[in-house]
Amino acid sequence: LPPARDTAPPEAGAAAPRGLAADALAGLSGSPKRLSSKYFYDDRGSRLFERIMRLPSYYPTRVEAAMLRRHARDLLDALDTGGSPIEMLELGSGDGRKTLALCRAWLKAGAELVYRPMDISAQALDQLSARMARQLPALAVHPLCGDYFQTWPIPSARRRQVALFLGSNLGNFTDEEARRFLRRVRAHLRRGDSLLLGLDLRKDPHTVLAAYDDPEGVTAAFNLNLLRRLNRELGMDFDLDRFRHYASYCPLQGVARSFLVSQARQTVRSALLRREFHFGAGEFIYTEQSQKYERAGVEAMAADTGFELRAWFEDPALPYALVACRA
Ligand code: AVI
Repeated sequence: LPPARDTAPPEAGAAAPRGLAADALAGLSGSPKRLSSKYFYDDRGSRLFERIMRLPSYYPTRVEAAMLRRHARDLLDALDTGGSPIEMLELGSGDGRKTLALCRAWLKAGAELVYRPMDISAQALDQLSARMARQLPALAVHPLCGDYFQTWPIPSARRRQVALFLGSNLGNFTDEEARRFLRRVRAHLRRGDSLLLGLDLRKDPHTVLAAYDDPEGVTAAFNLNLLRRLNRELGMDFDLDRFRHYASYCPLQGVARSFLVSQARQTVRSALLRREFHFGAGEFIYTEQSQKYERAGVEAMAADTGFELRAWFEDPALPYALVACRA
């Protein structure tokens, strides 16, 4: 299987991107130990995430895809482009599967549309372009490979830019990182341009927890793959059998968190960092957070980052939101 990223953007929210070696050194030296979820997505991690998105318990992908189909026209209306041509920038497009239905509906509604998928994976963008050419040949697709903010296209006077950030990827940022990210997006848009967000909402804690703790063990493998990556890229000697995936959900804060828990007292070494890291039995590495949102919080965050919330579509069965914001 070729890798297909469909993920949170690397570096997008970080204050000063430092790279894996520096981040691992700082993260494993601190207390509690931490590793950033942005490092999940090497080739193997991207394939595991593809599998997660197909798991029965991982509802966000399914729910969002259905909502994009159902609300495609409503979203177009909410953008209120006054008939101007649209330049759709999808931040972290991956293989673009979820956006196809949206583009198809917008073309059908008569919108003049250029689709600009943005991703760091050239392979994912190639796959996406091939898929779009096959399934929606009428759509103009102009991919942008690299960091979003470095490749952001200069807006043309006649087009409205619409930035898409789907998959509840925003939830992998801390609140501060999310706000910083949204401010950067806002700084690249002009007044009257738009941002469409797909955000997972608070719901029955059992449902959320099950999404991050599947009985098939795919999420566990996805989490543990981070250690495999450190072994390969930093010459470390993590024994993956001596760490265990642990998922939690705090309904008070609306945050799902993932950890890797050391099953014994042990020492792990890195040839590249020339360092040893000690783990007590039960000591953990905090690897990911996935924020689940509430409308009031999203409205406040939008206002605080220079956006106005224009439309909110919510799936009532499994709460998830598509949010149209105006710059
Ligand atoms: C990419 N991101 C929004 C996923 C999430 O739900 O936080 C990543 C993921 N981690 C475990 N399962 C899925």
